[in-house]
Amino acid sequence: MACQYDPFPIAPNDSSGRTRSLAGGGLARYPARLMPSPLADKWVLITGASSGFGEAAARHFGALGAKVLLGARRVDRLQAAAQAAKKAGAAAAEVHALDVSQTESVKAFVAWAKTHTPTIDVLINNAGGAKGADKLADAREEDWQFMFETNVLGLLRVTQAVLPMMTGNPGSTIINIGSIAGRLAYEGGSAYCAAKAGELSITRALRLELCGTGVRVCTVDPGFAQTEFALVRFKGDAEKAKAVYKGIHPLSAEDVAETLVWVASRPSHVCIDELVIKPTDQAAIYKIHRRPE
Ligand code: NDP
Ligand code: 8X3
Repeated sequence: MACQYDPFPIAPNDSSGRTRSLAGGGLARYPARLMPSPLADKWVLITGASSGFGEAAARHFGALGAKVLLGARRVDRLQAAAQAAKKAGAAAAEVHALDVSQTESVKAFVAWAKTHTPTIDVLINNAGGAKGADKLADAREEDWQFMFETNVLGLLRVTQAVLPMMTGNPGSTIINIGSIAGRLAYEGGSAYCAAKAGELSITRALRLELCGTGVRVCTVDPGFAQTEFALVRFKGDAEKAKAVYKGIHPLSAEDVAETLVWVASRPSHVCIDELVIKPTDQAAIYKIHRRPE
């Protein structure tokens, strides 16, 4: 049955006059529109934009004419992401090295962002991930440090530095990327689950603190999504990474990016506080339907 409400109806001509490529995974969801895009010329700052959700988000926001500022440690990958975002229709796509685990790097990144714009419309705190899946007894301190430095402290650092560019900008949106791991602990996930539970608490506290400013604060919490996440978690072991998704149809980076666009493009009086998105095959962390291969 056809969807009754389509915020991006198909039209022969794009009212913004910009041409947008329909090529690329998932972007055919944003064909030329009758209505102007609510994200056209909006400044969207994305951390962890060199792969996975962040890279896909750059393209999806770009497809709606946004201007994207992209940060991560791998600058060559960021440059490719910016090119793809421009090809999709981004009004601007700029990149700068960012290591969210280093306060000085975050300060330099935000100072650079200010050379492009005094205000940010959408901040996506996405940089992060998991390292290791060992039980606490066997886990490594350097892995704990990675997980807390990125998912928790990095998110705090970036948010504190960017907030002055948002508080005078009602209708702007902070989207933190959490995880179902922050909502239910699992064996082998003590530090990652704690880090993402930390992200959830930070989101909830900030939502309270910013009430009255018009700034929206949201968490988007995915389940299994096939990106570089598992490869990073298993430290380059491709077989172990592949096994995570064996026999299931996981989320893609495109699925999550599309959701981020939807969250950010609600009318300014609507805040999607908390959104959980999982593959249909994953009813809960431990309840996964795997087909024989
Ligand atoms: P990817 O590994 O594909 O992407 C992670 C991104 O984070 C990369 O761009 C990486 O860039 C960046 N990053 C890592 N460390 C740093 C750092 N110190 N400073 C700046 N950037 C950093 O995985 P996903 O896209 O899947 O992950 C994105 C987010 O989604 C993470 O927060 C993850 O925890 C979360 N998540 C993922 C799920 C999944 O199943 N895939 C499910 C739920 C949540 P670089 O290495 O170039 O710095
Ligand atoms: C990633 C989802 O279940 O692998 O955050 O922790 S899970």
